[in-house]
Amino acid sequence: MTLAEAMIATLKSVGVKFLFGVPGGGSSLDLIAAADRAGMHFILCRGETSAALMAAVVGELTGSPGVVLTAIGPGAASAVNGVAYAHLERAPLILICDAREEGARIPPHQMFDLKALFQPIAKACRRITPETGVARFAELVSLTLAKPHGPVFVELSAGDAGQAVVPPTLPPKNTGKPHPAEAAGGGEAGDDSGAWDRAGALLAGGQRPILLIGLQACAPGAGAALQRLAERLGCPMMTTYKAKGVVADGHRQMLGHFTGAAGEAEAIRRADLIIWAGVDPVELIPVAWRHDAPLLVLSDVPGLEYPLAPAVELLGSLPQAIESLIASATPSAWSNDEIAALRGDLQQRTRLSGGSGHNAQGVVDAVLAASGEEVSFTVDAGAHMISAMARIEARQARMVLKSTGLSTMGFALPAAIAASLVAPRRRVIALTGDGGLMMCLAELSTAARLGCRLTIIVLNDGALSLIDVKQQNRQHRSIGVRYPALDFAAAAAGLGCRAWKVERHEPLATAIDAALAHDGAGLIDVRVDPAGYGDQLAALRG
Ligand SMILES: Cc1ncc(C[n+]2csc(CCOP(=O)(O)OP(=O)(O)O)c2C)c(N)n1
Ligand SMILES: [Mg+2]
Repeated sequence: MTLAEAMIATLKSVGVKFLFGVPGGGSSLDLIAAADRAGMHFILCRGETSAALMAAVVGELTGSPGVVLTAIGPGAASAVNGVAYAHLERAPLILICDAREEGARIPPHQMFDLKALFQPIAKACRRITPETGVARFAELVSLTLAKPHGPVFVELSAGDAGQAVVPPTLPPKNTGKPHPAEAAGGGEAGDDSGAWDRAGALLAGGQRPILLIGLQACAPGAGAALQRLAERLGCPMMTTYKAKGVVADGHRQMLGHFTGAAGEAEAIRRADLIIWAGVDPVELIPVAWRHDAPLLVLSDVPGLEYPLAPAVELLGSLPQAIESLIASATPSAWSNDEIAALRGDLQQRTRLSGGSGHNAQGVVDAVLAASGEEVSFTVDAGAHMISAMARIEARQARMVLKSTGLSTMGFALPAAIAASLVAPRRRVIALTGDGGLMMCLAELSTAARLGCRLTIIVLNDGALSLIDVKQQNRQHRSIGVRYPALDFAAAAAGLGCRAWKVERHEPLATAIDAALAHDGAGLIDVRVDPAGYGDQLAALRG
Protein backbone atom coordinates (compact mmCIF):
# COMPACT_ATOMS: atom_id res chain seq x y z
CA MET A 1 0.00 0.00 0.00
CA THR A 2 1.32 3.47 -0.86
CA LEU A 3 1.34 6.37 1.59
CA ALA A 4 -1.41 8.08 -0.48
CA GLU A 5 -3.53 4.92 -0.32
CA ALA A 6 -2.94 4.58 3.40
CA MET A 7 -4.02 8.20 3.98
CA ILE A 8 -7.15 7.69 1.90
CA ALA A 9 -7.96 4.49 3.81
CA THR A 10 -7.59 6.43 7.07
CA LEU A 11 -9.98 9.12 5.82
CA LYS A 12 -12.46 6.53 4.63
CA SER A 13 -12.42 4.86 8.02
CA VAL A 14 -13.74 8.05 9.66
CA GLY A 15 -16.55 8.42 7.14
CA VAL A 16 -15.04 10.80 4.56
CA LYS A 17 -16.84 10.49 1.21
CA PHE A 18 -15.73 13.62 -0.66
CA LEU A 19 -12.50 15.43 -1.32
CA PHE A 20 -12.66 18.99 -2.67
CA GLY A 21 -10.09 21.15 -4.33
CA VAL A 22 -8.12 22.31 -7.30
CA PRO A 23 -5.37 19.72 -7.77
CA GLY A 24 -1.72 20.50 -8.19
CA GLY A 25 0.50 18.28 -10.29
CA GLY A 26 2.08 16.59 -7.27
CA SER A 27 0.62 14.49 -4.46
CA SER A 28 -2.92 15.72 -5.19
CA LEU A 29 -2.93 13.41 -8.19
CA ASP A 30 -1.88 10.38 -6.13
CA LEU A 31 -4.56 11.14 -3.55
CA ILE A 32 -7.26 11.63 -6.19
CA ALA A 33 -6.34 8.32 -7.85
CA ALA A 34 -6.30 6.50 -4.49
CA ALA A 35 -9.64 8.07 -3.53
CA ASP A 36 -11.15 6.98 -6.81
CA ARG A 37 -10.01 3.39 -6.23
CA ALA A 38 -11.51 3.58 -2.73
CA GLY A 39 -14.90 4.76 -4.06
CA MET A 40 -14.56 8.33 -2.79
CA HIS A 41 -15.43 11.36 -4.93
CA PHE A 42 -13.08 14.17 -5.83
CA ILE A 43 -15.10 17.37 -6.40
CA LEU A 44 -13.22 19.73 -8.68
CA CYS A 45 -13.91 23.32 -7.59
CA ARG A 46 -13.12 26.59 -9.37
CA GLY A 47 -11.22 28.15 -6.51
CA GLU A 48 -9.53 26.93 -3.35
CA THR A 49 -11.36 29.31 -1.00
CA SER A 50 -14.70 27.89 -2.07
CA ALA A 51 -13.28 24.36 -2.05
CA ALA A 52 -12.15 24.76 1.56
CA LEU A 53 -15.53 26.26 2.51
CA MET A 54 -17.35 23.33 0.89
CA ALA A 55 -15.12 20.84 2.69
CA ALA A 56 -15.54 22.59 6.05
CA VAL A 57 -19.34 22.67 5.68
CA VAL A 58 -19.38 18.96 4.81
CA GLY A 59 -17.36 18.49 7.99
CA GLU A 60 -19.94 20.41 10.02
CA LEU A 61 -22.87 18.56 8.48
CA THR A 62 -21.47 15.04 8.72
CA GLY A 63 -19.14 15.14 11.73
CA SER A 64 -16.43 13.54 9.55
CA PRO A 65 -13.51 15.74 8.53
CA GLY A 66 -13.84 17.84 5.39
CA VAL A 67 -10.88 17.34 3.07
CA VAL A 68 -9.43 19.83 0.61
CA LEU A 69 -6.54 19.21 -1.79
CA THR A 70 -4.45 22.05 -3.17
CA ALA A 71 -1.37 22.73 -5.20
CA ILE A 72 1.78 24.08 -3.64
CA GLY A 73 2.26 27.84 -3.00
CA PRO A 74 -0.59 29.76 -4.69
CA GLY A 75 -2.99 26.83 -4.40
CA ALA A 76 -2.61 26.57 -0.64
CA ALA A 77 -2.47 30.35 -0.12
CA SER A 78 -5.72 30.68 -2.02
CA ALA A 79 -7.45 28.39 0.51
CA VAL A 80 -6.66 30.58 3.52
CA ASN A 81 -10.13 32.10 4.01
CA GLY A 82 -11.79 28.68 3.95
CA VAL A 83 -9.30 27.44 6.55
CA ALA A 84 -10.01 30.59 8.61
CA TYR A 85 -13.69 29.64 8.41
CA ALA A 86 -12.96 26.18 9.83
CA HIS A 87 -10.86 27.78 12.58
CA LEU A 88 -13.45 30.34 13.73
CA GLU A 89 -16.54 28.23 13.13
CA ARG A 90 -15.14 25.09 14.76
CA ALA A 91 -15.34 22.84 11.70
CA PRO A 92 -13.21 19.71 11.14
CA LEU A 93 -11.06 20.26 8.06
CA ILE A 94 -7.89 18.72 6.65
CA LEU A 95 -6.02 20.63 3.96
CA ILE A 96 -3.52 18.48 2.10
CA CYS A 97 -1.12 20.47 -0.01
CA ASP A 98 1.44 19.35 -2.58
CA ALA A 99 5.04 19.74 -1.43
CA ARG A 100 8.48 19.72 -3.02
CA GLU A 101 10.68 16.70 -2.40
CA GLU A 102 12.80 17.23 0.68
CA GLY A 103 16.41 18.13 -0.05
CA ALA A 104 15.82 18.68 -3.77
CA ARG A 105 18.18 21.28 -5.25
CA ILE A 106 15.62 23.33 -7.17
CA PRO A 107 14.84 27.03 -7.51
CA PRO A 108 12.33 28.35 -4.95
CA HIS A 109 9.66 28.86 -7.61
CA GLN A 110 6.19 29.08 -5.94
CA MET A 111 7.77 28.34 -2.59
CA PHE A 112 7.35 30.18 0.70
CA ASP A 113 6.77 29.16 4.29
CA LEU A 114 3.24 27.75 4.13
CA LYS A 115 3.39 26.40 7.66
CA ALA A 116 4.00 29.93 8.91
CA LEU A 117 1.05 31.14 6.82
CA PHE A 118 -1.35 28.59 8.30
CA GLN A 119 0.07 28.40 11.82
CA PRO A 120 -2.30 31.04 13.34
CA ILE A 121 -5.44 29.34 12.00
CA ALA A 122 -4.55 25.64 12.03
CA LYS A 123 -4.40 23.33 15.03
CA ALA A 124 -1.26 21.78 13.55
CA CYS A 125 0.88 22.07 10.42
CA ARG A 126 2.80 18.90 9.57
CA ARG A 127 4.55 17.17 6.72
CA ILE A 128 3.65 13.51 6.19
CA THR A 129 6.42 11.24 4.89
CA PRO A 130 6.98 7.49 4.73
CA GLU A 131 9.19 7.95 7.82
CA THR A 132 6.44 9.65 9.87
CA GLY A 133 4.15 6.94 8.49
CA VAL A 134 0.42 7.15 8.20
CA ALA A 135 0.17 7.04 12.00
CA ARG A 136 1.15 10.72 12.05
CA PHE A 137 -1.68 11.44 9.62
CA ALA A 138 -4.15 9.49 11.77
CA GLU A 139 -3.13 11.71 14.71
CA LEU A 140 -4.00 14.77 12.65
CA VAL A 141 -7.37 13.27 11.77
CA SER A 142 -8.04 12.80 15.49
CA LEU A 143 -6.83 16.33 16.17
CA THR A 144 -9.24 17.97 13.71
CA LEU A 145 -12.08 16.01 15.35
CA ALA A 146 -11.10 16.87 18.93
CA LYS A 147 -13.33 19.58 20.44
CA PRO A 148 -13.35 22.32 19.44
CA HIS A 149 -13.15 21.07 15.88
CA GLY A 150 -10.67 22.99 13.76
CA PRO A 151 -8.42 22.72 10.71
CA VAL A 152 -5.11 20.96 10.25
CA PHE A 153 -2.61 21.65 7.49
CA VAL A 154 -0.72 18.78 5.87
CA GLU A 155 2.12 18.80 3.33
CA LEU A 156 2.81 15.75 1.16
CA SER A 157 5.19 15.37 -1.77
CA ALA A 158 4.42 13.22 -4.80
CA GLY A 159 7.57 11.17 -4.22
CA ASP A 160 6.46 10.38 -0.67
CA ALA A 161 2.82 9.78 -1.68
CA GLY A 162 3.90 6.91 -3.93
CA GLN A 163 6.19 5.18 -1.39
CA ALA A 164 5.14 1.84 0.10
CA VAL A 165 4.20 2.03 3.77
CA VAL A 166 2.88 -0.24 6.47
CA PRO A 167 -0.94 -0.13 6.15
CA PRO A 168 -2.76 1.79 8.84
CA THR A 169 -4.43 0.04 11.75
CA LEU A 170 -8.04 1.00 11.19
CA PRO A 171 -11.10 0.70 13.37
CA PRO A 172 -13.10 -2.45 12.35
CA LYS A 173 -15.57 -0.73 10.02
CA ASN A 174 -17.03 2.73 9.82
CA THR A 175 -20.35 2.38 11.58
CA GLY A 176 -21.48 5.94 10.90
CA LYS A 177 -21.00 6.61 14.61
CA PRO A 178 -18.93 9.61 15.61
CA HIS A 179 -15.17 9.22 15.71
CA PRO A 180 -13.92 8.54 19.28
CA ALA A 181 -12.39 12.01 19.46
CA GLU A 182 -15.73 13.47 18.39
CA ALA A 183 -17.72 11.37 20.81
CA ALA A 184 -15.45 12.19 23.75
CA GLY A 185 -16.62 15.80 23.67
CA GLY A 186 -14.01 17.17 26.04
CA GLY A 187 -14.62 15.00 29.08
CA GLU A 188 -17.43 13.73 31.22
CA ALA A 189 -19.99 16.08 32.66
CA GLY A 190 -20.17 15.90 36.38
CA ASP A 191 -16.45 15.45 37.12
CA ASP A 192 -16.55 18.45 39.44
CA SER A 193 -19.28 17.81 42.01
CA GLY A 194 -18.71 21.23 43.61
CA ALA A 195 -19.59 22.86 40.29
CA TRP A 196 -22.78 20.81 40.16
CA ASP A 197 -23.79 21.95 43.61
CA ARG A 198 -23.11 25.58 42.73
CA ALA A 199 -25.06 25.21 39.46
CA GLY A 200 -28.02 23.75 41.36
CA ALA A 201 -27.89 26.62 43.87
CA LEU A 202 -27.71 29.23 41.07
CA LEU A 203 -30.68 27.69 39.34
CA ALA A 204 -32.66 27.50 42.57
CA GLY A 205 -31.77 31.12 43.46
CA GLY A 206 -32.68 32.62 40.05
CA GLN A 207 -36.23 33.76 39.46
CA ARG A 208 -35.78 34.81 35.86
CA PRO A 209 -33.28 32.66 33.95
CA ILE A 210 -32.74 33.12 30.22
CA LEU A 211 -31.35 30.35 28.02
CA LEU A 212 -28.79 31.34 25.37
CA ILE A 213 -28.02 28.51 22.96
CA GLY A 214 -24.87 28.35 20.83
CA LEU A 215 -23.06 26.23 18.29
CA GLN A 216 -21.99 23.42 20.61
CA ALA A 217 -25.68 22.63 21.05
CA CYS A 218 -25.82 21.38 17.45
CA ALA A 219 -24.56 18.08 18.97
CA PRO A 220 -27.11 15.26 18.71
CA GLY A 221 -29.51 15.19 21.63
CA ALA A 222 -28.76 18.68 22.94
CA GLY A 223 -31.71 20.42 21.25
CA ALA A 224 -34.41 18.15 22.67
CA ALA A 225 -32.86 18.40 26.14
CA LEU A 226 -32.64 22.20 25.92
CA GLN A 227 -36.27 22.45 24.90
CA ARG A 228 -37.28 20.37 27.94
CA LEU A 229 -35.13 22.54 30.20
CA ALA A 230 -36.70 25.74 28.81
CA GLU A 231 -40.20 24.30 29.18
CA ARG A 232 -39.52 23.16 32.74
CA LEU A 233 -38.22 26.64 33.61
CA GLY A 234 -40.85 28.45 31.54
CA CYS A 235 -38.09 30.86 30.51
CA PRO A 236 -37.27 32.70 27.28
CA MET A 237 -34.49 31.42 25.03
CA MET A 238 -32.46 32.59 22.06
CA THR A 239 -30.11 30.80 19.68
CA THR A 240 -27.03 32.16 17.99
CA TYR A 241 -27.13 32.11 14.19
CA LYS A 242 -24.99 28.96 14.21
CA ALA A 243 -27.44 27.22 16.56
CA LYS A 244 -30.54 28.33 14.65
CA GLY A 245 -33.06 25.49 14.72
CA VAL A 246 -31.48 23.58 17.64
CA VAL A 247 -34.80 24.42 19.29
CA ALA A 248 -37.37 25.34 16.63
CA ASP A 249 -37.68 29.06 15.86
CA GLY A 250 -41.45 28.64 16.11
CA HIS A 251 -41.33 27.59 19.79
CA ARG A 252 -43.34 30.14 21.78
CA GLN A 253 -40.49 30.68 24.25
CA MET A 254 -37.97 31.35 21.47
CA LEU A 255 -37.34 35.12 21.25
CA GLY A 256 -35.06 35.12 18.23
CA HIS A 257 -31.31 35.31 17.69
CA PHE A 258 -28.60 35.99 20.22
CA THR A 259 -25.85 37.94 18.45
CA GLY A 260 -24.71 40.41 21.09
CA ALA A 261 -26.61 43.28 19.43
CA ALA A 262 -28.44 46.05 21.30
CA GLY A 263 -31.83 44.83 20.08
CA GLU A 264 -31.65 41.73 22.31
CA ALA A 265 -30.37 43.57 25.35
CA GLU A 266 -33.75 44.21 26.97
CA ALA A 267 -34.61 40.52 27.28
CA ILE A 268 -31.21 39.70 28.77
CA ARG A 269 -31.35 42.76 31.05
CA ARG A 270 -34.53 41.43 32.63
CA ALA A 271 -32.92 38.09 33.45
CA ASP A 272 -31.25 37.37 36.80
CA LEU A 273 -29.42 34.27 35.54
CA ILE A 274 -27.95 33.62 32.11
CA ILE A 275 -27.71 29.95 31.16
CA TRP A 276 -25.01 29.97 28.52
CA ALA A 277 -25.57 26.70 26.69
CA GLY A 278 -22.70 25.97 24.33
CA VAL A 279 -22.32 29.51 23.00
CA ASP A 280 -18.80 29.97 21.71
CA PRO A 281 -17.86 33.63 22.31
CA VAL A 282 -16.57 33.76 18.72
CA GLU A 283 -20.23 33.77 17.62
CA LEU A 284 -20.96 37.23 19.04
CA ILE A 285 -20.45 40.60 17.37
CA PRO A 286 -17.56 42.52 18.93
CA VAL A 287 -19.34 44.91 21.28
CA ALA A 288 -18.93 45.33 25.04
CA TRP A 289 -21.05 43.04 27.24
CA ARG A 290 -23.88 45.00 28.84
CA HIS A 291 -25.14 42.67 31.57
CA ASP A 292 -24.28 41.80 35.16
CA ALA A 293 -26.48 38.72 35.70
CA PRO A 294 -24.34 35.68 36.58
CA LEU A 295 -23.37 33.23 33.82
CA LEU A 296 -24.04 29.53 34.28
CA VAL A 297 -21.89 28.13 31.50
CA LEU A 298 -22.36 24.72 29.88
CA SER A 299 -19.51 23.97 27.51
CA ASP A 300 -17.83 20.97 25.96
CA VAL A 301 -14.63 22.99 25.51
CA PRO A 302 -12.53 24.30 28.39
CA GLY A 303 -10.74 27.64 28.35
CA LEU A 304 -13.09 29.79 26.26
CA GLU A 305 -13.03 33.51 27.02
CA TYR A 306 -16.50 34.58 28.13
CA PRO A 307 -17.64 38.21 28.22
CA LEU A 308 -18.01 37.86 31.99
CA ALA A 309 -16.25 35.41 34.30
CA PRO A 310 -18.71 32.49 34.67
CA ALA A 311 -20.26 32.08 38.12
CA VAL A 312 -20.21 28.34 37.39
CA GLU A 313 -18.80 26.44 34.43
CA LEU A 314 -20.00 22.89 33.76
CA LEU A 315 -17.55 21.24 31.40
CA GLY A 316 -18.37 18.15 29.37
CA SER A 317 -21.07 16.63 27.25
CA LEU A 318 -23.84 19.21 26.74
CA PRO A 319 -26.83 16.81 26.61
CA GLN A 320 -25.66 15.22 29.85
CA ALA A 321 -25.22 18.56 31.62
CA ILE A 322 -28.64 19.76 30.45
CA GLU A 323 -30.32 16.58 31.69
CA SER A 324 -28.82 17.12 35.12
CA LEU A 325 -30.05 20.74 35.21
CA ILE A 326 -33.55 19.61 34.22
CA ALA A 327 -33.64 17.50 37.37
CA SER A 328 -33.24 20.58 39.58
CA ALA A 329 -35.26 23.05 37.45
CA THR A 330 -38.52 24.55 38.74
CA PRO A 331 -40.88 27.06 37.06
CA SER A 332 -39.50 30.61 36.88
CA ALA A 333 -41.20 33.95 37.40
CA TRP A 334 -41.48 34.81 33.70
CA SER A 335 -45.05 35.14 32.40
CA ASN A 336 -46.09 33.90 28.97
CA ASP A 337 -47.26 37.40 28.07
CA GLU A 338 -43.92 38.93 28.90
CA ILE A 339 -42.09 36.35 26.78
CA ALA A 340 -44.52 36.94 23.89
CA ALA A 341 -43.99 40.71 24.16
CA LEU A 342 -40.18 40.32 24.07
CA ARG A 343 -40.48 38.00 21.06
CA GLY A 344 -42.72 40.54 19.31
CA ASP A 345 -40.29 43.36 20.06
CA LEU A 346 -37.33 41.50 18.58
CA GLN A 347 -39.32 40.54 15.50
CA GLN A 348 -40.35 44.15 15.06
CA ARG A 349 -36.74 45.31 15.19
CA THR A 350 -35.77 42.96 12.38
CA ARG A 351 -38.58 44.18 10.07
CA LEU A 352 -37.51 45.84 6.87
CA SER A 353 -39.61 48.50 5.25
CA GLY A 354 -39.17 51.40 2.88
CA GLY A 355 -37.98 51.62 -0.67
CA SER A 356 -39.95 50.85 -3.74
CA GLY A 357 -40.42 47.51 -5.42
CA HIS A 358 -38.82 44.39 -3.97
CA ASN A 359 -36.75 44.42 -0.81
CA ALA A 360 -34.92 41.60 0.97
CA GLN A 361 -37.77 40.83 3.36
CA GLY A 362 -40.36 40.62 0.58
CA VAL A 363 -38.15 38.32 -1.46
CA VAL A 364 -37.42 36.02 1.48
CA ASP A 365 -41.12 35.87 2.35
CA ALA A 366 -42.02 35.01 -1.24
CA VAL A 367 -39.42 32.25 -1.31
CA LEU A 368 -40.69 30.86 1.99
CA ALA A 369 -44.27 30.89 0.76
CA ALA A 370 -43.32 28.84 -2.30
CA SER A 371 -40.85 26.37 -0.78
CA GLY A 372 -42.01 23.26 1.06
CA GLU A 373 -40.83 21.73 4.30
CA GLU A 374 -37.95 19.72 2.91
CA VAL A 375 -35.64 22.63 2.21
CA SER A 376 -32.31 23.79 3.61
CA PHE A 377 -31.05 27.35 3.40
CA THR A 378 -27.68 29.01 3.24
CA VAL A 379 -27.27 32.71 3.84
CA ASP A 380 -24.37 35.02 2.97
CA ALA A 381 -22.93 37.99 4.90
CA GLY A 382 -24.38 41.44 4.26
CA ALA A 383 -27.42 43.59 4.99
CA HIS A 384 -29.77 41.09 3.31
CA MET A 385 -28.72 38.50 5.93
CA ILE A 386 -30.78 40.13 8.70
CA SER A 387 -34.10 39.66 6.89
CA ALA A 388 -33.13 36.16 5.76
CA MET A 389 -32.20 34.95 9.24
CA ALA A 390 -35.18 36.65 10.87
CA ARG A 391 -37.81 35.37 8.46
CA ILE A 392 -36.74 31.74 7.93
CA GLU A 393 -38.16 29.48 10.63
CA ALA A 394 -35.73 26.64 11.25
CA ARG A 395 -37.04 23.40 12.70
CA GLN A 396 -33.77 21.58 13.12
CA ALA A 397 -30.09 22.28 13.68
CA ARG A 398 -28.07 23.20 10.59
CA MET A 399 -31.18 23.58 8.45
CA VAL A 400 -29.98 27.16 7.89
CA LEU A 401 -26.25 27.64 7.39
CA LYS A 402 -24.50 30.96 7.80
CA SER A 403 -20.92 31.93 8.47
CA THR A 404 -20.88 33.49 11.93
CA GLY A 405 -17.51 33.32 13.72
CA LEU A 406 -15.78 34.51 10.54
CA SER A 407 -18.91 36.03 8.94
CA THR A 408 -17.32 35.70 5.56
CA MET A 409 -18.89 36.74 2.29
CA GLY A 410 -18.78 34.23 -0.55
CA PHE A 411 -20.17 31.52 1.74
CA ALA A 412 -23.77 30.85 0.68
CA LEU A 413 -23.04 29.24 -2.70
CA PRO A 414 -20.18 26.91 -1.64
CA ALA A 415 -22.10 25.98 1.52
CA ALA A 416 -25.18 25.19 -0.56
CA ILE A 417 -23.15 22.92 -2.86
CA ALA A 418 -21.79 21.13 0.22
CA ALA A 419 -25.29 20.72 1.70
CA SER A 420 -26.55 19.41 -1.61
CA LEU A 421 -23.78 16.80 -1.83
CA VAL A 422 -24.54 15.59 1.69
CA ALA A 423 -28.31 15.34 1.06
CA PRO A 424 -28.81 15.26 -2.74
CA ARG A 425 -32.61 14.90 -2.72
CA ARG A 426 -33.18 17.85 -0.43
CA ARG A 427 -33.50 21.22 -2.15
CA VAL A 428 -31.10 23.91 -0.99
CA ILE A 429 -31.86 27.60 -1.34
CA ALA A 430 -28.91 29.99 -1.16
CA LEU A 431 -29.71 33.61 -0.30
CA THR A 432 -26.87 35.93 -1.17
CA GLY A 433 -26.00 39.54 -1.85
CA ASP A 434 -24.53 40.57 -5.17
CA GLY A 435 -21.16 41.38 -3.57
CA GLY A 436 -20.92 38.00 -1.86
CA LEU A 437 -21.89 36.08 -4.98
CA MET A 438 -19.23 37.84 -7.03
CA MET A 439 -16.63 36.36 -4.67
CA CYS A 440 -17.57 32.79 -5.58
CA LEU A 441 -19.48 33.19 -8.86
CA ALA A 442 -17.42 30.58 -10.69
CA GLU A 443 -18.81 27.87 -8.42
CA LEU A 444 -22.15 28.23 -10.22
CA SER A 445 -20.49 26.06 -12.84
CA THR A 446 -19.63 23.50 -10.14
CA ALA A 447 -23.25 23.43 -8.95
CA ALA A 448 -24.48 23.04 -12.53
CA ARG A 449 -21.94 20.30 -13.35
CA LEU A 450 -22.86 18.33 -10.23
CA GLY A 451 -26.58 18.73 -10.92
CA CYS A 452 -27.20 20.11 -7.42
CA ARG A 453 -30.88 20.74 -6.61
CA LEU A 454 -29.94 24.23 -5.69
CA THR A 455 -31.67 27.59 -6.12
CA ILE A 456 -29.57 30.71 -5.72
CA ILE A 457 -31.46 33.91 -4.98
CA VAL A 458 -29.32 37.02 -5.55
CA LEU A 459 -30.56 40.09 -3.70
CA ASN A 460 -29.08 42.40 -6.26
CA ASP A 461 -28.81 46.01 -5.11
CA GLY A 462 -25.65 47.08 -6.93
CA ALA A 463 -23.98 47.83 -3.60
CA LEU A 464 -22.11 46.47 -0.62
CA SER A 465 -25.12 47.66 1.34
CA LEU A 466 -24.00 46.73 4.84
CA ILE A 467 -20.86 48.80 4.37
CA ASP A 468 -22.83 51.49 2.52
CA VAL A 469 -25.05 51.93 5.61
CA LYS A 470 -22.02 52.12 7.88
CA GLN A 471 -20.43 54.68 5.56
CA GLN A 472 -23.57 56.80 5.65
CA ASN A 473 -23.80 56.49 9.45
CA ARG A 474 -20.27 57.81 9.71
CA GLN A 475 -21.23 60.65 7.38
CA HIS A 476 -18.57 59.86 4.81
CA ARG A 477 -19.11 60.60 1.15
CA SER A 478 -20.36 57.58 -0.82
CA ILE A 479 -17.18 56.06 -2.28
CA GLY A 480 -16.26 52.47 -2.96
CA VAL A 481 -19.50 50.78 -1.92
CA ARG A 482 -21.77 51.08 -4.97
CA TYR A 483 -21.41 49.95 -8.56
CA PRO A 484 -23.69 49.36 -11.53
CA ALA A 485 -25.88 46.31 -10.89
CA LEU A 486 -24.67 43.27 -12.79
CA ASP A 487 -26.67 40.82 -14.89
CA PHE A 488 -26.34 37.67 -12.80
CA ALA A 489 -28.94 35.84 -14.87
CA ALA A 490 -26.76 36.18 -17.96
CA ALA A 491 -23.65 35.14 -16.04
CA ALA A 492 -25.41 32.12 -14.50
CA ALA A 493 -26.70 30.97 -17.88
CA GLY A 494 -23.16 31.19 -19.23
CA LEU A 495 -21.98 29.04 -16.33
CA GLY A 496 -24.51 26.31 -17.01
CA CYS A 497 -27.39 27.19 -14.66
CA ARG A 498 -31.01 27.89 -15.50
CA ALA A 499 -31.60 31.54 -14.73
CA TRP A 500 -34.40 34.04 -14.21
CA LYS A 501 -34.26 37.79 -13.89
CA VAL A 502 -36.78 39.86 -11.94
CA GLU A 503 -36.66 43.66 -12.06
CA ARG A 504 -37.69 45.72 -9.04
CA HIS A 505 -41.31 46.17 -10.07
CA GLU A 506 -41.85 42.85 -11.83
CA PRO A 507 -43.75 39.98 -10.23
CA LEU A 508 -41.57 37.44 -8.49
CA ALA A 509 -43.75 34.39 -7.88
CA THR A 510 -43.52 32.90 -11.38
CA ALA A 511 -39.73 32.91 -11.35
CA ILE A 512 -39.63 31.39 -7.86
CA ASP A 513 -42.06 28.62 -8.81
CA ALA A 514 -40.09 27.82 -11.97
CA ALA A 515 -36.75 27.85 -10.15
CA LEU A 516 -38.01 25.61 -7.35
CA ALA A 517 -39.48 23.18 -9.87
CA HIS A 518 -36.16 22.94 -11.76
CA ASP A 519 -34.36 19.71 -10.94
CA GLY A 520 -30.87 21.19 -11.06
CA ALA A 521 -29.00 24.39 -10.33
CA GLY A 522 -30.96 27.58 -10.97
CA LEU A 523 -30.52 31.24 -10.10
CA ILE A 524 -32.95 34.11 -9.69
CA ASP A 525 -31.45 37.57 -10.06
CA VAL A 526 -33.82 39.90 -8.17
CA ARG A 527 -33.28 43.63 -8.18
CA VAL A 528 -33.95 44.88 -4.66
CA ASP A 529 -34.15 48.33 -3.11
CA PRO A 530 -31.71 48.70 -0.18
CA ALA A 531 -33.40 51.87 1.15
CA GLY A 532 -34.72 50.32 4.38
CA TYR A 533 -31.47 48.70 5.59
CA GLY A 534 -30.28 51.74 7.56
CA ASP A 535 -33.36 51.85 9.81
CA GLN A 536 -33.42 48.07 10.21
CA LEU A 537 -29.80 48.00 11.32
CA ALA A 538 -30.33 50.90 13.70
CA ALA A 539 -33.30 49.13 15.32
CA LEU A 540 -31.33 45.93 15.75
CA ARG A 541 -27.81 47.02 16.50
CA GLY A 542 -28.38 50.52 17.89
C1 LIG B 1 -14.72 38.01 2.46
C2 LIG B 1 -15.30 39.21 3.11
N1 LIG B 1 -14.91 40.44 2.70
C3 LIG B 1 -15.44 41.55 3.27
C4 LIG B 1 -16.35 41.45 4.28
C5 LIG B 1 -16.95 42.70 4.91
N2 LIG B 1 -18.35 42.85 4.47
C6 LIG B 1 -19.40 42.37 5.19
S1 LIG B 1 -20.86 42.58 4.44
C7 LIG B 1 -20.15 43.33 3.12
C8 LIG B 1 -20.99 43.79 1.96
C9 LIG B 1 -21.85 42.69 1.39
O1 LIG B 1 -22.39 43.10 0.16
P1 LIG B 1 -23.46 42.20 -0.58
O2 LIG B 1 -22.97 40.82 -0.68
O3 LIG B 1 -23.85 42.85 -1.85
O4 LIG B 1 -24.66 42.19 0.45
P2 LIG B 1 -25.58 43.44 0.88
O5 LIG B 1 -24.95 44.03 2.11
O6 LIG B 1 -25.60 44.40 -0.25
O7 LIG B 1 -26.92 42.84 1.17
C10 LIG B 1 -18.76 43.42 3.28
C11 LIG B 1 -17.84 44.04 2.29
C12 LIG B 1 -16.71 40.14 4.70
N3 LIG B 1 -17.57 39.93 5.68
N4 LIG B 1 -16.19 39.06 4.09
MG1 LIG C 1 -25.46 44.12 -2.30
